[in-house]
Amino acid sequence: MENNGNLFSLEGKVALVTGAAYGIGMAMAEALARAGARIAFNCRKQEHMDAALAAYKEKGIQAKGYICDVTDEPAVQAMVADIAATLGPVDILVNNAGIIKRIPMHEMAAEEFRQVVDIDLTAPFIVAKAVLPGMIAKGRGKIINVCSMMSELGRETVSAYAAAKGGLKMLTRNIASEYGALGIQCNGIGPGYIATPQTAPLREPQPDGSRHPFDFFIIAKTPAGRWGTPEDLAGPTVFLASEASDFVNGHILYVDGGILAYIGKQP
Ligand code: NAP
Ligand code: GCO
Repeated sequence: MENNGNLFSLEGKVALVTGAAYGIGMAMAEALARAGARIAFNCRKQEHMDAALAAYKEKGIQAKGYICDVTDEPAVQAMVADIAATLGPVDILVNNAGIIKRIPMHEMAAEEFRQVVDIDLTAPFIVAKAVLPGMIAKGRGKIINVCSMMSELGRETVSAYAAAKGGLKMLTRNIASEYGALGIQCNGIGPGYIATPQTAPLREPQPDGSRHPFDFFIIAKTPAGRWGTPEDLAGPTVFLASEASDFVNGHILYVDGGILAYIGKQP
């Protein structure tokens, strides 16, 4: 066994976490770094990059940042090549970058639907495609796709997001199916409702100072009785990135405080 018997050690590994300038991605990257991995990450906006590099530095983590839109295949290929040249070939990919648009479906432009699918589903294909040759050459690799409650459930206004995250669940199973024999594991993490900038509009206090109705709704729908934090994803991420999960493939690990098991609080 590598890693002196520590199944969860990521010493010597290189991890790429997409969209890790803040939110869930940053917490995942931090967890991988604490387990020993060297970290590369990307985002689109320079202001986010500057703040992220300062935040990683403050945490004592050396992270290499790239301005790169995950939907831009040549840019992703160049980023992955540069990571290989500077840190080493990517051993662990976390497809985390994602967006949501909350618009009733009958009012949504096809172009808006396409943007969500492009970032949340096509981009994980683009980034996985870029790292797979290096993983195939090594005969091992870990790909973690960040799915959602919407990989299983629908709700008002999130048709594009649910379609993309449902598709991402099946892309996960297909990568596992296609590359499992080559020593590569591809699994999903399905976060529940996590307090990040993406969900901030659902938690904003009302003009009269009371809590947002959606905030009450989520607490009542979550057996844990609270929103998740990005740090709740740390342990599951390290598990799926490490040797501890070498026979776990094509699985979606829901980290949701029990939402998917629960019918909801009785009135
Ligand atoms: P967030 O707070 O909005 O952060 C998104 C990150 O992705 C940012 O770093 C953003 O930086 C980057 N990004 C967005 N589009 C990108 C693109 N095209 N190329 C490169 N980077 C891009 O989101 P989050 O809540 O942390 O969510 C992270 C992931 O978890 C997403 O896939 C989301 O769907 C999923 N998720 C979230 C929750 C939740 O409750 N928060 C639950 C389940 C699943 P730039 O803006 O600078 O690009
Ligand atoms: C929404 C939310 C969600 C979460 C998450 C749930 O509007 O319902 O933004 O979709 O972000 O993906 O797992």
